[in-house]
Amino acid sequence: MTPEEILQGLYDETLVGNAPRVLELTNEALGMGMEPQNLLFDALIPSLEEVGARFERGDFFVPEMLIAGRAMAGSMEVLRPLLAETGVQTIGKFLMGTVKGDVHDIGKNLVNIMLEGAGFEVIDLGVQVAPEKFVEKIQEHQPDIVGFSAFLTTTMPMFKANMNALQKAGLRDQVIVMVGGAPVTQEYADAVGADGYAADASATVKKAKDLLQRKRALVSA
Ligand code: B12
Repeated sequence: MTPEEILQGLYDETLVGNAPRVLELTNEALGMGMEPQNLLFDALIPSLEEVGARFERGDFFVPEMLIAGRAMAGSMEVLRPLLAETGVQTIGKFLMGTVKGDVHDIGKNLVNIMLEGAGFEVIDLGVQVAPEKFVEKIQEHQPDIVGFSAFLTTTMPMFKANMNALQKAGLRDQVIVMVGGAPVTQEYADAVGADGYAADASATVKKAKDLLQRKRALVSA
């Protein structure tokens, strides 16, 4: 197969949730020397975007979204060590979780992989993370940054609930807060009082490094 055929195959098979075939094509692509980033950005992510568009139009339902998501997740497990391959020293600690009421984790996992690749130590709390749990884990791990992920307009208000919980526990000034997820915008991030927002994984890495640098400069000033 040519690289173009592989990318098209990955796109098509993710769309129909054919996890075994997606895994096969992933391995075949890597065997041919294709870049993991290529597979992600030129096939897997566009395919899930199309899944979302079909769901919105009523052509796809939850089971289709689920199997497409699983097919992509299977490929990501293979890509993870390659994307995160790095010899750099730990530059900071990032605590991440999907907010309460929300089970979407593919975007969050992708962010985690990229953060690890950039040298962050990532502690992933998984999905459906309640505000009390974020508080408890911040106290336990003392991260530099905490990230809240939300993929539903109905769970985005949990950002504010989390911020309130941090405030109440006296943790707000100790930790940088970043928010993200498909429906989140810079305006929404500002409205809930987050320190940073990013639209995708590579922008998250850039923003996280920037916020950390600024905080460290302030502390040492
Ligand atoms: C797969 C999927 C599912 C799977 C999730 C599987 C999983 N393990 O994650 C399942 C089937 C479980 C699911 C369920 C539901 N889903 Co759904 N789902 C999707 C779908 C198709 C893809 C999401 C995805 O993973 N995208 C791929 C990643 C890579 O997305 P991404 O946004 O590019 O991620 C980047 C950024 O968001 C950012 N980022 C992410 N997290 C963070 C965190 C921080 C701190 C930062 C800085 C950045 C950041 O970086 C990421 C990487 O680059 C989307 C469609 C879409 N277009 O998003 C719908 C979508 C999110 N779902 C939707 C809906 C409605 C639902 C359900 C309510 C359906 C139902 N009726 O039951 C349920 C809700 C379940 C729940 N309680 O959470 C809607 C949400 C609408 C809305 N605005 O509220 C969408 C948009 C579909 C649509 N177009 O209508 N879903």
